Amino acid sequence: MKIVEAKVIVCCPGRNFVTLKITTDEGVYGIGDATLNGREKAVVSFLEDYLCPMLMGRDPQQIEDIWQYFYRGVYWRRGAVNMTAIAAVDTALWDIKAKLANMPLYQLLGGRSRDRILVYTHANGKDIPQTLEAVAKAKEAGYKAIRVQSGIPGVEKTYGVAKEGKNYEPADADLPSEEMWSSEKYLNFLPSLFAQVREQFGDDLHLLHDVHHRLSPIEAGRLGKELEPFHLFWMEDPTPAENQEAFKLIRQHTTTPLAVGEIFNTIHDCRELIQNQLIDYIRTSVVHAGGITSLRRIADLASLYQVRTGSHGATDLSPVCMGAALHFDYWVPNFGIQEHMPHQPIVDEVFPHAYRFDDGYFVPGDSVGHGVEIDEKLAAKYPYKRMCLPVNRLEDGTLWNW
Ligand code: KDG
Ligand code: MG
Repeated sequence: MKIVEAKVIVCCPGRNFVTLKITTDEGVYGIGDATLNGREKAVVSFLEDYLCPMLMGRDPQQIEDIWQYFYRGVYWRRGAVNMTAIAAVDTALWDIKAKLANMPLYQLLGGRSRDRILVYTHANGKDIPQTLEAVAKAKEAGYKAIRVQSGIPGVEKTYGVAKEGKNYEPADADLPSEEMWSSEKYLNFLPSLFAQVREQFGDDLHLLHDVHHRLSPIEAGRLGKELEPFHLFWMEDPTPAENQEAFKLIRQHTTTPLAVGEIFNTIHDCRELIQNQLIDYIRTSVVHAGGITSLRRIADLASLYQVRTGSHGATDLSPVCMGAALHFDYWVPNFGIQEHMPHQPIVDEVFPHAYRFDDGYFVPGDSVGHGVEIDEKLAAKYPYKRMCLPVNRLEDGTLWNW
């Protein structure tokens, strides 16, 4: 069997998505997500100019060899653009292999380890009353785990909070918009938010929060400690994870569980955090961490240290990634939780899928492959539009982590 076509499909049904479709000489095809939010065209070029021509004539069943060929063969290892492109190839090949085996992907991975997949969704508002309303809505929709973000008094625009009446989409402008940040105002405010959420909703809901890389290690230690009475499921990305030693300091100060890894792209980015038990959940995703092939290796390493998975699943990860992730989640023994930020209805139309939500949980469905398709005709109606993530500055104008 041979690969005869590898095609990149770019569309913007409300936000940009990049999809790779690999077709074999026997007519079987597979698709993979290749979306890197705000840098989509870099991955398109990486695929079209380099990886796609190199795939022609190869046996699509040699997933491991193809992964190694692109990972080792590029010489310039790792990196978000490179690993997102490799992930798209890998996901499409697993889709093909499962279709050839006439199985849903989770069966090929080893069968399911659970009946259903716990997901968390997002609730946010411009202030505490609006945020409480959003939590109530998510709870009514059946979610058992909710990520809570709120506007901060004295901070005009912040991460995770939707503009009036709109769904939250961080890539919001042709050129990066600017937000302002104050760690002091945030630290003074956040515990009161979680106190009110617990007071109103009791202890049954799992509550999560994303710090989005904004604090210094000692500030993160303080926040984790002050949030302890509200027993969060996790505190995410409390400080940038380039310096992984920094997490030792956070750990010394708090028992609030930590989740890191949505911007990691290889097992090497996770290794120190996992081996030193500095995190509780690893957030690497199918699309940004090199596909199912490398996500399996990361999960196996994590399992040695009782670190569980909690894959990234914001709306910039396409339904193709979500489908593949849910098959992975169904199988992976050390599963923790899966992020689910619902896509707009038009996105679900462009990407029809077998996975479905059921009362706070997901199941991947029993279609062969990963169960996600792309309607190419509909996708063609929504051409690419440049949309950038914002940047963030402190009150004195210093550029900060977004
Ligand atoms: O593209 C950036 C988003 O995916 C990111 O900001 C979302 O942090 C995020 C999360 O936890 O979902
Ligand atoms: Mg995050």
